[in-house]
Amino acid sequence: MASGVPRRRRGPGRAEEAAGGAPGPAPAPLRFPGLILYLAERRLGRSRRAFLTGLARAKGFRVDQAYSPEVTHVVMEGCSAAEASSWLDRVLGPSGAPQRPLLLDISWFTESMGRGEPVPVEGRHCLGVPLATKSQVDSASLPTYACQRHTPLDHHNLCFTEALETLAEAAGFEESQGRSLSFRRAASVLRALPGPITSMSQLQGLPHFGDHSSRIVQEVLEHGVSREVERVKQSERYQTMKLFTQIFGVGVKTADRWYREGLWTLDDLQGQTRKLSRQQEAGIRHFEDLSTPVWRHEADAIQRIVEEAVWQVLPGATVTMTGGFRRGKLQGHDVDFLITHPVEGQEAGLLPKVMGHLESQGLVRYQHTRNNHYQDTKDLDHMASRNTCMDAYESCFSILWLPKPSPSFYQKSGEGPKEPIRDGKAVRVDLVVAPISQFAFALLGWTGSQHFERELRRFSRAEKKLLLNSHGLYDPEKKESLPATSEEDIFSHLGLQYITPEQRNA
Ligand code: 8DG
Ligand code: CA
Ligand code: CA
Repeated sequence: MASGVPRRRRGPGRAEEAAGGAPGPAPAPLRFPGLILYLAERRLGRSRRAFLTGLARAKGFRVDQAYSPEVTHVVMEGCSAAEASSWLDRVLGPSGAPQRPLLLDISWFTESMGRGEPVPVEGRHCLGVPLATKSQVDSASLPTYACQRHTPLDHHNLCFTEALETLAEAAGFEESQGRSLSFRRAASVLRALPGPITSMSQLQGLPHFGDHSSRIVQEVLEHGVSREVERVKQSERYQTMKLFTQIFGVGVKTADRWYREGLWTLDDLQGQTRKLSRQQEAGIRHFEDLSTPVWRHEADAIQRIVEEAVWQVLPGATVTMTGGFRRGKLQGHDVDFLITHPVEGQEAGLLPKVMGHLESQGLVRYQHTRNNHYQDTKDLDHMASRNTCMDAYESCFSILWLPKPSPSFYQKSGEGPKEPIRDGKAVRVDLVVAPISQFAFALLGWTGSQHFERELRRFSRAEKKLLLNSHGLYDPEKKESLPATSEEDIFSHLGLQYITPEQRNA
């Protein structure tokens, strides 16, 4: 328990506390739009709940006094998964609700208050595996391809998906792409289920569930964790590969070579600078900043900086945030932007000037800008048939400096740990420039998730005999490309129901 979150306060709760009025520090401006907390009173007690409400609000969290379908995170103390789930069933009533909130242990709240921002939700925070509750899982109706399913950001099977995705990641480290994909597909299916898996019988009929993935789910159901996954997570190999591949500019092949050369820590790497590219050096130099999540409000601030620079160079251009943030994520490992201009051709050669402008403001820590090398539909055919997400747009992979906001932005709560005094933060930013005629394809391709994109391409190829990538959709038989001015057009060409970005978290 963090020192800033006392267990019990002496004396009776004051009237304004009982009413939910925040005692102590004043509320700060909302910093995490999209995250709506509800602190369940049972076990917590009224006055402690009021105290924690005030604390969270002072740190810029939205905390609602009454439960509503808008709530995204329910925090409970001392509850078993079964109690939490039956509480929610009672609150939601007999009809239930299409979107259930995350049920979280108080440890998630405490850690988030300590950090001054919501920490990533992990399996250990989740009250997500009810022991016995009615099944809401109708496996028969779940389609095979992830691009045919709705996959929200918050889902009900985190402890299973975490385990399966760890194994997918570990298989990727061994370059076992087939095995990695099998685990990823199984996890993606569970992300799309309308309720938690509570018994093995619910896996029957689910697509992509082989013996191995089923065994992992069974272990987690029976013991709360999978021994195989725990072993992997504790292995030196997995930990080192995870550390190295987290460095900007380091892929699996490089990480594996370093590991086999006996390099295991960042210090080991720094002693060997001749082995590093300019990009990797920058990645290591800014490792601490780049390995902490980028928050939505920071992404918005970066957008304002990028827009200002873009508009200086090309008035009328638009800057669209893509990637995970467009899918509704509250945090990401980087910020992705797609830039275009309503007049075809005006956008060409924009990025070197934009980066020059940002450099003159001292905001660039690293950049690698690439020209557009896309020629015509022959390229489309060639690229799409290689089934890669790499495209040929003018683009820049960068590390930008986000200066610290003015002091009035963050109100210090006076309680709990203070935020460290820093004058800014290095943030990974991807900039991509697309001509307006290809914008819809670029937008779809850069919104992700990576698995959703992979499945879209697989579906196009296998089911429609069409080749899709971020430049276009190509019919190799007719040797023609299909035009689109919106994402809806592309789904419609493919005969797919339109899936909104928030439902593409496959
Ligand atoms: P995160 O940053 O929040 O961790 O997640 P994300 O935003 O979903 O992941 P990302 O790694 O930033 O990737 C965003 C999307 O961009 C994803 O669908 C994959 C896609 N993407 C790349 N590189 C390339 C590329 O070179 N070409 C194309 N077309 N897409 C790419 O990551
Ligand atoms: Ca991203
Ligand atoms: Ca990116």
